[in-house]
Amino acid sequence: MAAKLQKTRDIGVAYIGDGAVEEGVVHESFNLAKIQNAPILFVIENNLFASHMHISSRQPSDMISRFAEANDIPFELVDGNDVVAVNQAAKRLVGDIRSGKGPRLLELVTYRFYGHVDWRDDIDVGIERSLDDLENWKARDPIVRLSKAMIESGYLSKDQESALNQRLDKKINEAWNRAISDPYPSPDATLKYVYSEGK
Ligand SMILES: Cc1ncc(C[n+]2csc(CCOP(=O)(O)OP(=O)(O)O)c2C)c(N)n1
Ligand SMILES: [Mg+2]
Repeated sequence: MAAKLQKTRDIGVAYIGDGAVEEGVVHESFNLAKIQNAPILFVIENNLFASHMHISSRQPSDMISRFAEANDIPFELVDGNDVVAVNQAAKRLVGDIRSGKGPRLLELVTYRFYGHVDWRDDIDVGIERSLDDLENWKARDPIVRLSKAMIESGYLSKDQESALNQRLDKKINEAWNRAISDPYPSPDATLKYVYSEGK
């Protein structure tokens, strides 16, 4: 709304999960955005899970874009693990928004590799999640797919790929070691920057 009032070319981009869409405020926002012709892109990361529940236990359909249709918001539904497809769809939608056509929605279908809370895969907590599903989705890892496609089309050589991976591994290891060897903060640091120091 600020961008509209100030007549800038800015747009808003809101990222929402398939679980967050179950909050009423999301539907109010779709309606308001449409009626105000607001320059906003709603990006739905549909990874099929909210906490430990599969979408089939929570919604009558696994397609979130149906809510765009209900609010007359044009949308695209793409394979969220295909980086090039995501980029192309986003470009088209952002182009529409910038030319004043109002809100757009982009649904990215993907999967959550790790658990709701930490690095475990959540296979062991009695939810509707099978190892088969997980392995199938891991075979569609977006980074591996992009890398393969770039090598096949000549944008990247095998040597460049392994040099890049080595550089990234080094960076990650350095960050990890720095974090692990850092002293623990004092307990009162938890209040710092949270509450006003005022009277
Ligand atoms: C208003 C509110 N209700 C419930 C929760 C508890 N909660 C935290 S994450 C989550 C699931 C979110 O699912 P989704 O939007 O699909 O995101 P994902 O975990 O897949 O990234 C829930 C219900 C919360 N944080 N806020
Ligand atoms: Mg989710």
